[in-house]
Amino acid sequence: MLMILTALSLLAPLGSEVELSPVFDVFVQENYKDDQSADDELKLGFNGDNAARSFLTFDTSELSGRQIGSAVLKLWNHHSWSCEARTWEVWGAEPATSKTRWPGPAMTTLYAASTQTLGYGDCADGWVEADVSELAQSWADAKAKLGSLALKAGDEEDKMGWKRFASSEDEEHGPVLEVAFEDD
Ligand SMILES: [Ca+2]
Repeated sequence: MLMILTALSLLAPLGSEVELSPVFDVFVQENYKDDQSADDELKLGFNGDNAARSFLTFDTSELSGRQIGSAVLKLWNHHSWSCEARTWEVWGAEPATSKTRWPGPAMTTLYAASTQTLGYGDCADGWVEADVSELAQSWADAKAKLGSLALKAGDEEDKMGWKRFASSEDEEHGPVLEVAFEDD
């Protein structure tokens, strides 16, 4: 058995992976005047009165110069306006800080969109995902020490797109970036 496993592992070596947590995250909302970077939530979309966006920064030094096989952003979605699927987007962005307020730093390129919607009634709290492989590759190519992204609703005037997530202050359910490297 051991010999078979050894032979298999030689034929198909497992690619290495890293799991990154944000080094900084914050939401900004039109009616909030104070820093929310220590809050345990991230938010996006329109709540009927105000719009929100969220900004996350990762330490991407482990990605520097690497070939990215896949990168998946996982967020714990504990509230949505309803269970109806609504689009949320992941953009490359300038980094936010504790001084950032609505509408937040510049968003540069739209990299991913997902309609996964959880956290209301029959669609219980859970992890939602977006494929951010191209964004991670851009950080790897830039040999960037830090990489930042923005989360916003596809339609920032549609209250059905309102969503709230756990931030990195939530130790159990904070955002995760799962990166798998291509074997070289
Ligand atoms: Ca935070």
